[in-house]
Formats: sequence, C-alpha cells, structure tokens
Amino acid sequence: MRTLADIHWPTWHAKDLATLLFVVRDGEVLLIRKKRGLGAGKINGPGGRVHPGEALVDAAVREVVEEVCVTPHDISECGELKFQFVDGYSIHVHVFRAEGCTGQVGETPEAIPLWTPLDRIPYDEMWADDRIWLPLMLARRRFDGRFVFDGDAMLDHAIEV
Ligand code: 6OG
Repeated sequence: MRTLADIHWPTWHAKDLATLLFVVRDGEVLLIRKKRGLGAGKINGPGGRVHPGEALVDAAVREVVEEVCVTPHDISECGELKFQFVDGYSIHVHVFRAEGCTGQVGETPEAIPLWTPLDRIPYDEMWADDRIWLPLMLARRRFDGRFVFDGDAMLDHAIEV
C-alpha cells in the first residue's frame, strides 16, 4: 500500500478519530510544539483523539483546554483529513477553527503554545500535509483530504475543496 489507489476509500475506516483546532485571532494562529503522542517534536494545532461517545466539537475544545489552557469560542468545522500509514495505522482528523479564546495560554506536559503570525507559519517543522490544507483553513474554504504516509514521508495525497 503506497498510493491512494491502493485503498478502497468508500469502505475505509480509521483506527482512530481525532481533532485539530486552530484559534485564529488578530493576525495570529495558536499553534503548539507537541511534546508527546503522534507527531511529538513537530509543530501542529492543538488536538488529539476523540473519546468514545464524545461529540467531535467537544473533543476539539477539550484538547485545547488540556494542551494549552485556553477555551476556544466561535468554533466552526472547516475540513476533514484521512490519513493512511503504510504500517496499517490510520487516523481520521476533523479540523476546526475558532475566532477567539478566553484565558491565557500556558505550557503543559503535552504542548508548548506558540502564537504565530499568519505569514510566518513554520511549515518546515510541521507534518508534510499541513502546507496543503492549512492555507485553506485560514481562507475559510472547506476541504476533504486523503493522504498516504510512510512515517513522516507523505507518499500520495488528494484534496477536494
Ligand atoms: P494524539 O497522539 O495527540 O493525537 N495528526 C496529524 N496532524 C497533522 N497536521 N498531520 C498529520 O499527518 C497528522 N496525524 C495525526 C491529529 C494525534 C494528533 O495528531 C494529529 C491529532 O490532533 C499524518 O492523541
């Protein structure tokens, strides 16, 4: 399994369901340096796995509170990302955007918060897929992306906007 065509997408089900939530405020976006879990060391948005029975948006908010200590508000879902790894792991990520948050960001055992100017997003330190869809999220364009990864390497992708 190396390409999108090797996967039967209509019946594809991810092993894990997860979220990412980006607070976008005053020309900046709230990113994190992830300290543990999948993608540790990379810069990403706050997010993580959805608990059984939990609503996606509730999971997205919970993860931001847990990882960087602020509570996002005015939230909208802006896209979906389906990742298949060649080792058999798969994860389906729902991406949200928030127009603001309350509280003050703080570092936690999971993440270092990084308020980042929108014209200085550090794509070189992020997952390879981010530069494909993150600009769409910032432009409020809905997306549905599918990706094949081998570890950190993106082997194939497609995105519908
Ligand atoms: P925890 O290990 O923290 O949940 N995630 C990805 N994010 C991006 N941008 N690209 C990827 O490409 C990703 N794969 C996973 C989703 C995993 C967190 O990592 C995100 C979750 O927020 C492969 O429980």
